[in-house]
Amino acid sequence: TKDDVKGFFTRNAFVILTVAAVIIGIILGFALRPYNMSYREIKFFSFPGELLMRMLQMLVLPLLVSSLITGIAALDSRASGKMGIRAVVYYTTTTIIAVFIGIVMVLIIHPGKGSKDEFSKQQQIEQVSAADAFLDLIRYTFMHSDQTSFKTQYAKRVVHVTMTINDTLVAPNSSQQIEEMIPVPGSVNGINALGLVVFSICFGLIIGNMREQGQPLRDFFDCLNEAIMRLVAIIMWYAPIGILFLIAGKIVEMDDISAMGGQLGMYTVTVICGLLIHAIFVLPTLYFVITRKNPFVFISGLLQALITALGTSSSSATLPITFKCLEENNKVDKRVTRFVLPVGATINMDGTALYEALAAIFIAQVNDYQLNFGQILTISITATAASIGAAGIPQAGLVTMVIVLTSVGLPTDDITLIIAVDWFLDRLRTTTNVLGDSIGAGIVEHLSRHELQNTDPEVGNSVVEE
Ligand code: DAS
Repeated sequence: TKDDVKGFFTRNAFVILTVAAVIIGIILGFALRPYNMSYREIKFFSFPGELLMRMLQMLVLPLLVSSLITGIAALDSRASGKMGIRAVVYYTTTTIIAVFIGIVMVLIIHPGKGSKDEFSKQQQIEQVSAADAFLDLIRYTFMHSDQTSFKTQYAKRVVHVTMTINDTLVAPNSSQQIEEMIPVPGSVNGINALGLVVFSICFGLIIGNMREQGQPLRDFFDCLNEAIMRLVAIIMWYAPIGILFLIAGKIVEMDDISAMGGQLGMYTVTVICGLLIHAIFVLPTLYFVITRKNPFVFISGLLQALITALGTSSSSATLPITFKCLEENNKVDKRVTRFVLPVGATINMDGTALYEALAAIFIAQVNDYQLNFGQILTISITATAASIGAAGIPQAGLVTMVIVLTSVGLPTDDITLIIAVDWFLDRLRTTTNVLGDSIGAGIVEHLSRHELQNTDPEVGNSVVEE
């Protein structure tokens, strides 16, 4: 009936709007491509998307700190210890599986077949046209990262690229001013999220153990968390508009796809297949085996977070939306989401791990460099480490890949070979990262149901004396 239809639309308003935003964004992007907009025009055009990015990033710092502190303080130390161990076991297992899939895929498909000369020739054209992607990389990673070796290695190329499109660096003033009204804390954008996580865990454990004395602080962080979540609820209404322009802007900006044949095309397909296997098969199966619940119902509740990840290519910017989806659509216990989501967004990156191992072996293949078993093992270990070290910001994985390449003596310069497609693959791996964190929350909640029952959600002290 009419009421049913209306009810369906109001219940699923966010998802419908977000999906519509993606579709309209893609259509608009392709419709505007023939107009060959200048870099400056594209920046103006993507402005509503840039605003969304900043709004979300603005919330990450207070959200991460307040949710972790309240999440941990709400559990007794035994319960949080157990939950922590479960989360870490989940993160490690899924990351190792992801790396394994990446390695198997790249060895089977062997996208790096063919001569490197031809590949680089084709890439030379793309490297210049990929200048925009490069600028993104500089903006998001170099400014905040302390990977100095990477910085110097690329300095020469960066100067070259910057010279060719010099004036493009000068952002339009008015839009910059508006953007700066939305403050983005530098530490969340950079590597130091891990430090914040450690601090918040320690702080949460302490005030959790302070009994009545700690109550004002627990109330304070609880209230802060609640206030931030209310802000998130408002921003969610703007999210579809932002996503529409983020996607359309990127499509207008991207290189000619037809130039992407040969090895690079095969490489892209290999990464996509690997990520799909992990996201559509491995993670849902794991969820089903452990919880006996339908994983796809769970995933459908996450749709908005997944699309936001696709649009922003940042798992930390997506964090506020991930919280909303898990707590409101999937009804995951807040004590679990507050605890495991911030940690997951910082260290658990299945998509990035899969991608780093795969990309390193691809670069070896392009160079006709035979890897022995020991070296592949080294790649899998360093890819895991590199995914933990990567910040949840766009294309961070490309920077930490230096660790993987140097560990087996591969030329780090060859990262430039894959830069042209990285903006796209980054979006897919970020979506996989967010899915991994969310399914992790579902699994940890299921495994911790006993402890959760025994802990008073309000007071945070164990109600069952043991
Ligand atoms: N874009 C990243 C993320 O936010 C990480 C990466 O570059 O792989 O998850």
